[in-house]
Amino acid sequence: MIRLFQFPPAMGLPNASGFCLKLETWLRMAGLPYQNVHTMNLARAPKGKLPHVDDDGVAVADSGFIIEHLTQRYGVTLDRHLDAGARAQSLLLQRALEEHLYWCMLYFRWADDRYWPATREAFFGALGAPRSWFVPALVRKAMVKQVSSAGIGRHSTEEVVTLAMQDVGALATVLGDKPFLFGAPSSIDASAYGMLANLLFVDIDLPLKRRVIQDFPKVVAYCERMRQVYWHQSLTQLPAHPDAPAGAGVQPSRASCSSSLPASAMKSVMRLRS
Ligand SMILES: N[C@@H](CCC(=O)N[C@@H](CS)C(=O)NCC(=O)O)C(=O)O
Repeated sequence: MIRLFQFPPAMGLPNASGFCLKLETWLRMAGLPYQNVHTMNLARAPKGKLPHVDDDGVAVADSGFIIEHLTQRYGVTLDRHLDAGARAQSLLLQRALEEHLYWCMLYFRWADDRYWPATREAFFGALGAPRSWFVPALVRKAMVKQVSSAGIGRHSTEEVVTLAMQDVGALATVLGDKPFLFGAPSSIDASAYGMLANLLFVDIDLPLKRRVIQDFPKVVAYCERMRQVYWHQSLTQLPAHPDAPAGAGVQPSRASCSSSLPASAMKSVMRLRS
C-alpha cells in the first residue's frame, strides 16, 4: 500500500500545498490506491518537505521522484501518448510552474501584508494558546525568507503579478483549445492542477487570481475540468482511519481514481487516452 504523507486539507482545498495536491491528483489520475497520512511533521520527512511516500516499506521523497518511482513500479501508462517533443515541453512547463509560479503564489500568501491574515487563519486558526502567540509569526518569517531567497520576494506586488501572468500565459498557449495540456490527460496536468487550484480555488481575493480569471478563461475552465474529473468527491468528508498515528489524521483514499470517477467523465477521459 502506498502511504501518502502530506499536509491536512486547508483553504477549502484537499491540500493547500501545490506539491501535495499535485501528487494526490496524479495518484487519482494513475488509478493507484493509496492511504492518506496527514501530518505537519517536517522533521520526519526524508528531505524536510512534504509530500513523501512509504510504498510498502520503500521511502521516497519529492513529488517528481515519487511519480518516477511509482510509474516504474506499477507500470503507469499515463504519459505513453507523449512523443519526445511533448515530453520536453512538459518538463519545461513543469519547471515554470513548480520553480517559478509556485514562489509567486507563496509571495502573496506569506509576504504580502494584505493576505497574511487569511493565510494565518487558514493554517493556524485552530492552534491554541500559547503556541498561537508565536508559531504563526515564526513560520511566516521562515517562509518570507525562502521567498526572498528565491528572488521573487524582492519584487513589488505588480511585478510579481506580471511574472506570474507570463507563466499562466505560456500554459494557456500550450493548452490552446485542448481539454488537457497534451490532449489526453498526462502527468503534467497533475502538476498544473496542483499549482493552479492553489491560486484559483482558494477563498482569497488575490489580484493575480482576478487577472487570471479575466485574461485566461480557458485556463480556469481547464482547472474546473480537472477538479470535476478527478476531485468530484472530497477526501475531507471521509472518516478518520483507525490506524492513525498520534497527532496525524489518516484517511483511506478512494480505492482508485478510475472507480471513483463519474461515468460520463470517465468515458471522455478513456476516449482521449485510447
Ligand atoms: N520539489 C519538492 C518540493 C516540495 C515542497 O516544497 N514542499 C513544501 C510544501 S508546498 C514544503 O514542504 N515546505 C516546507 C518547508 O520548506 O519548510 C516536491 O516536488 O515535492
